[in-house]
Amino acid sequence: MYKSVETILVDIPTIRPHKLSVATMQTQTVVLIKVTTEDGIVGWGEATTIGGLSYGEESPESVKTNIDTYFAPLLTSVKNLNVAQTLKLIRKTINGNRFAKCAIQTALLDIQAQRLGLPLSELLGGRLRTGVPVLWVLASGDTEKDIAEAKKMIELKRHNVFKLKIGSNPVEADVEHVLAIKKALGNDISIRVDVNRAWSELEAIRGIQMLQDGGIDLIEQPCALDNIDAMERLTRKFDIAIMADESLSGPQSAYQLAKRSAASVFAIKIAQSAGLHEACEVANIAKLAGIDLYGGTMLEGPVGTIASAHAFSTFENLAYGTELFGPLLLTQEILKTPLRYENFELVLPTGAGLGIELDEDKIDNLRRK
Ligand code: MUC
Ligand code: MG
Repeated sequence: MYKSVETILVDIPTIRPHKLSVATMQTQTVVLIKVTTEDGIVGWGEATTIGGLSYGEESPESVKTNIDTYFAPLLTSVKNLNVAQTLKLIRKTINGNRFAKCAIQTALLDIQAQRLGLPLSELLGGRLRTGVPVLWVLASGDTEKDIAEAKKMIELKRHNVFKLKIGSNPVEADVEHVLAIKKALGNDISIRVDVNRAWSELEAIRGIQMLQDGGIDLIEQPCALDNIDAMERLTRKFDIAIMADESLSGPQSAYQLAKRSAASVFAIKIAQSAGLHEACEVANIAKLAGIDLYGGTMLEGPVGTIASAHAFSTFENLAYGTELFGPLLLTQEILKTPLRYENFELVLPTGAGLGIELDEDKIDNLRRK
């Protein structure tokens, strides 16, 4: 069955500082999981997060420790269980650890899909599209730099939708920054903002009103992740789309948010959901509740990014597109052939499994010793 499970931390500088309300990133620690079977098949997964412990509850170092100490011995001891049974055993034996669980599940599905000779998306119900739209996040911290960056992206036909990271300045200053970018890019370009839970409910009411009046299309996670009451009131009060991101931590939270009408859009992330199957469950809850979908990222490298794309390609309604641009924020390539971004989309590979080939020599050079 499974012979070894390895967790590799790869620190890669970003192409520019990436400024969120919770952290400013200069490097990204890409957390890779490599699972090798007794008969020599290799599956990959990823458990990357943002800014150590400033975004989520798992850090790169805690993922590595927990996988080495708990997941790896469990996985290598498993005999005669299929993938579904193995994942059930992991859920029963290990609490929490959604990012680690997602990475392990991705690797097991990569192996299973390779055995079957199918792209991973086909194990999740089948892809409905050949690529997914990808927006770009403007987060240099400087209005003029952001405008120049956006114009370059439009010209390159890489991205024509933009999300702005706000919440680290006073509300009025952030709104001024957003509306200056909106004005410079024009009416045809969709602009959304991500507050990353920085606002109180009163600040949110002030900020959202001005952004809605200024033609902004969507507000992501305005308030604290557990303040579902505020999310509900804001969703009911405004016409502009309100998106839950950090508040979504898998199917159970999706059900609670949907029941309360506490978001009009869900930002689905495979790691936050605890796996690809669970991300698809969140999508189904959204579908039943009439909530629109957006494919989110933890700014993963190419493994988590393409795994997400396989899952998102199966969603019937991907009304708000995706933000699967993580690899483009990194200064180093760790695949033998880079992911294909063209015509404002990420193209889905057609090969078996994840459909990518890791450059293991490069990874060996870059890995944290
Ligand atoms: C988030 O909260 O959305 C996604 C894109 C980005 O720039 O940061 C992440 C996290
Ligand atoms: Mg977000």
